Amino acid sequence: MDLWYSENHTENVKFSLRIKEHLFSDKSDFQRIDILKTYEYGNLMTLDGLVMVTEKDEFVYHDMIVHPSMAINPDIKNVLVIGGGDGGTVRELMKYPSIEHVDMVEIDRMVVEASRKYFPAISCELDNEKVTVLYEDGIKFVKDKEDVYDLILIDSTDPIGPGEGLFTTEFYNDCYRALKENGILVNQNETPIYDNFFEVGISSNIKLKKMFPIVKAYQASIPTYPGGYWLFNFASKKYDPINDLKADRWNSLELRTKYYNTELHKGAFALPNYVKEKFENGNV
Ligand code: AG3
Repeated sequence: MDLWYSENHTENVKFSLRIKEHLFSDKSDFQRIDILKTYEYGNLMTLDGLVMVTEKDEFVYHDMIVHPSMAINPDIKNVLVIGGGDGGTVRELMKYPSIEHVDMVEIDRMVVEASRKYFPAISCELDNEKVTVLYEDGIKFVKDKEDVYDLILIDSTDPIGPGEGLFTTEFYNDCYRALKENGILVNQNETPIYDNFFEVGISSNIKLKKMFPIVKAYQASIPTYPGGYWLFNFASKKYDPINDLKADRWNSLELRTKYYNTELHKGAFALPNYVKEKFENGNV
């Protein structure tokens, strides 16, 4: 039997993977969760039918949501992860002995449980004593926080379903307040390849620019996400992502990373013109 999973990237584009086995399917209070065993990408988790992680290419996303900020400010100690229930972001953060504490606020307990069972190599640091996993709404969680975190990572889904409120000015304002004076915020910022995603990306970038003095987008190539090409926003109260890169200090840590290195760091912030122009002009 020939079993295929497809995600509709637009009305006219589908991305498909051949499936060996459908390992898990359930509906939580928030979304539908599926785990599929694929031939090419290992286990795959989808939320409401959209690719979140695959065993084969998760390293790109998780390296890139974490390491650039850590190389810009190696003194980061207290981190908040919003979403990120698979645990990949926490796994990368735990490579730094200098990090003292991580709060991971994931709305959906079922995502964490599914990841523990089907993605042991991704969820492996969730029980680290430096990590507190809170099953709460990240939007509410940040509302009463002030001057607490050095770094906030928004490891969200697309802005549909539970991810929607994580792309609003109000939420970014709350994050700004929750950050210390040197604070950095990074969010996953969709693909520029297809208009519906790019509009979300541009508007997120513009909203962040209204409060953070330094906002620069950066990129990575992620084959199982729409367009195979993904953006992140780096929003910072003080540090510039290129001028303040501490390459020697980061390299002296001798961390093992499969995607990120400090040469790639500089390239990641060099955007193609069609993206740069939209972000500079700020019109959606
Ligand atoms: N979060 C970003 C997933 C967005 C993918 N969008 C899509 N497939 N339409 C991934 C969570 C990884 N920790």
